[in-house]
Amino acid sequence: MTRVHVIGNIAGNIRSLVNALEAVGVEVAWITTPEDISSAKIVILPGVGNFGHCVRELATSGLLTPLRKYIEKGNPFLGICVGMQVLFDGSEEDASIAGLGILSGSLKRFDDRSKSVPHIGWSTVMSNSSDVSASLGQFYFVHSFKLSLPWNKSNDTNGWEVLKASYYEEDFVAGVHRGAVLATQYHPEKSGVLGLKFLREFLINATLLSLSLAEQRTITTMKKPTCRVIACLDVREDDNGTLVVTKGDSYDVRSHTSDGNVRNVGDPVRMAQAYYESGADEIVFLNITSFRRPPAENSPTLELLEKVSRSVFVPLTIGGGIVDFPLPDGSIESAFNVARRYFSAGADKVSIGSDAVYAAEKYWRNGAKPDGTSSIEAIAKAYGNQAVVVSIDPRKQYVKASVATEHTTFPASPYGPEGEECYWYQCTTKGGREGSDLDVVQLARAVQHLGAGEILVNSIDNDGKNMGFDLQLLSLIKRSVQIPVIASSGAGKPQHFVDAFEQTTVDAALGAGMFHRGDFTVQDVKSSMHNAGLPVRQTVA
Ligand code: 1PR
Repeated sequence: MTRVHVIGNIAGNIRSLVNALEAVGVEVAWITTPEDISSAKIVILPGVGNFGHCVRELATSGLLTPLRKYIEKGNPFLGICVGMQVLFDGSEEDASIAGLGILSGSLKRFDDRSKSVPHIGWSTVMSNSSDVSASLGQFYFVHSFKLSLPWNKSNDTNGWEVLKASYYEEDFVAGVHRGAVLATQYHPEKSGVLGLKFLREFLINATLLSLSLAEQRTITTMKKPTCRVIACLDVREDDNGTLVVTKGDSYDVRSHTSDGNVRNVGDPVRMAQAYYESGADEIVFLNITSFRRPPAENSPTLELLEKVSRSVFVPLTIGGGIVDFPLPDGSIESAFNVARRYFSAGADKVSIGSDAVYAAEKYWRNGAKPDGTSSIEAIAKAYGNQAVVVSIDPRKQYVKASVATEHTTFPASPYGPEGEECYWYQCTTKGGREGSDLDVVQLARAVQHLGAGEILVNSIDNDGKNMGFDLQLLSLIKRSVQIPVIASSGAGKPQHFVDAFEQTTVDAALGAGMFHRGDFTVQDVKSSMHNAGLPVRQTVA
């Protein structure tokens, strides 16, 4: 069995990588000391998070110089994401520290004036090692900093083959390859079946993927990343402590029959697997009852993540219960600890609902200044902004007239329950049980400043209604922030996804009930989007 050595003490969250390596059939060993590098046959440097943090950790553990020598000799190496970035001279992300300098050039942040940053999603990777550029397929990226193309003025790549990708108008280095050294800006471990194939080719067959795979693929290069389609599973513990998928409308998960029982629509592991196989670009789990108690060690939610992450190789997000929680012995279970448990169990991102509202309220009380105490800041610092999603649960709050509130209002049609003529979008906590004085724009701006990497926009009014997303709400939030926005709540047919992507600039859209009921599959949605001319990720068998 092929053995790979992973530098594991640098990146915050490498569970997904280890799962993918095991799935392709390689044995994983760890590098913690300089001596481990000399005995390694293949070294992997994963990197999630911050450039400066990664270089400093390599230096502190004495690995920086041995690793540079190892790579310079042309020994087998795979760097992923920040693990590619540190091979260059430096990065705008942390100008105070130099990279390994194996390749010349310095990374700059994407321009967020015309598009969302970070770049989160699937983009086509191109190789031009032969005369004709060839597509290697669509891979999953998540990054804010990039090495622009053309790479250098002289166009002399010193024997390195450069893989390319585009994020709207910006062309950038998607990977570099020379002999047995390969480094990718994208995450093969989260790029579905194609990503696993890529890892297998490189690590086991020691061939670069590229040309054999490229010949099979005919995807046209798109400057725009694919429109992400996400399947969401709301989960809860039933009376036996088993985790089941549930689904409500307007957040009411009780059945409308005489028994009034909570709806149980299936097993979360089986459903997540089916959605992955049907082409879901990401899977989101929201534990809708974890505000009652946070997930302890060995809780069903953690077991769920452990199981799913072993066989689902697209990004997994988990939400619910990420909040400082008083325990019966008087101690506090911190929100950070809850998130850490989720990551260790296999999550790639965590989603924060109620606690994001509390953090935003504090942020505005402090005069729009982050004070470093929120869970968003703590988690983003340790795991990177891209790992923190904020899930908003807005509800329309009706008022007699727009002058009756300081919030941005919209005309109500039909009028509200008491004949009110307009409404504003109120943020709520605890799954809509409590209202906040904040509106969605105030929340979105605050959490972006605190360090959230993405916003999931639900709607209590549209949830489970199958009448389409609230496009006005989505446009309002898109206009207010630069980070990616995910549309949620109300999808009832594939055309609703088309509408969201055509009529707003959302970066992703999520469905739940229509998939759970079996009305449509993820593939049905993607086919409709493709027919409408929207870019979608094609899944590889
Ligand atoms: O506050 O950090 O503990 O997080 C709790 C999380 O649980 C929040 O993200 C909140 O959105 C979610 N949640 C709480 N209660 C409910 C409920 O339904 N009673 N579910 C709930 C939210 C919204 C989406 C849903 C879409 C799409 N569900 O997840 O899947 O609306 O549905 P559709 O396509 O069928 O319309 P915290």
